[in-house]
Amino acid sequence: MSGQSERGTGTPTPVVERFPALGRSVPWRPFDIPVSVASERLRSDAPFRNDYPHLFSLRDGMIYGLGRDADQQWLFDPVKDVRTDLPRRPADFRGYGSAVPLPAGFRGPDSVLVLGGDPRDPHTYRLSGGRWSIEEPRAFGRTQDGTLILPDGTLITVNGALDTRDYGNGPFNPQADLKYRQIELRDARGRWTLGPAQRLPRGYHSNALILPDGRMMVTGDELQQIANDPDIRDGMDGSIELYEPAYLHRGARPALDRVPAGDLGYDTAFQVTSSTPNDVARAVLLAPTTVTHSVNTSQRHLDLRLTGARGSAIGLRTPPSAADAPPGYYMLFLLDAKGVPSTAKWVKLGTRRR
Ligand SMILES: [Cu+2]
Repeated sequence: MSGQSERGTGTPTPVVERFPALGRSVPWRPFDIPVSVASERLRSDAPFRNDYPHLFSLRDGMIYGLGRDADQQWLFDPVKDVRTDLPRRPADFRGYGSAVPLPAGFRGPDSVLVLGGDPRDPHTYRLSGGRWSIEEPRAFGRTQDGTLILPDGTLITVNGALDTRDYGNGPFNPQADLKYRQIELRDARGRWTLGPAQRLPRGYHSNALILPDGRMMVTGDELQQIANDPDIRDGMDGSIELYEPAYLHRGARPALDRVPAGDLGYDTAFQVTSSTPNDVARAVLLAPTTVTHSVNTSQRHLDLRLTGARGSAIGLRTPPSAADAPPGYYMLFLLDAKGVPSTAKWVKLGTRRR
């Protein structure tokens, strides 16, 4: 759902489709080219007035479509194929800004935190149990920001600007208000603190993702390309920044050596091996990122139950259901008691229909 119609930019389409159509298998191997795989138009529509709504699936199996307009907050039931209204968001219209399905322990997320999008509004807003609440503010408002879930379940905000092509000193001016370079961190209790500054300001068309080694990769932006790229005709912004969270500077990391290669079913015991089994206090799944325009629909963080260790073998249990953690690839991290993560290995959740 959402996206521009055939009539071009500024004309969001209300059409909702399922791909592939119900009962067709998902093309998932690199050489599966879905040429003749049918999609299916659903009865429910999604008439967002503005593009890039935040879309999440939460543990109830419902799709949450949180529009940039305060009065376009919708719940989609993909089984009954109906759309219903969620309460109006307390904050007014928002530009491009981040939102995160908050980690909720061993189950999938059941709430969403909406953050950026209004440079005059530093507050964060949480939708939980069908109700909005106002949560701890960040230090200042920003748009074009990215907020990511780290392996330890804390959040990190990176990038940001005053407006779409404005870093705070006028449209198309690459001189940035330096505050927008500062990252911000949300601890396990929901409190925000400012962190170090990134080297370049990055706003519109910037991106960020968590790497399997626990670092954050920060890319893109439009204006700093003009300021920093001597050949502005090449259409490229080649600069990448890597950020090392504090947990990478707290001593040795736990080791994750082997994980199962095949598909893992739900609510199922499995084993991994670690050469540092005594250091393993926690295991988490972190879904890979799918992000554009500050909309990151796929990131998801779940704890896995630890069922015991024998020698180097660590017993774990997969999440209860596909609603908790949709099928697909996840980064599996082992963490020690100080929250220091191992390097992740990829595991695949969900047994394929044959
Ligand atoms: Cu764009």
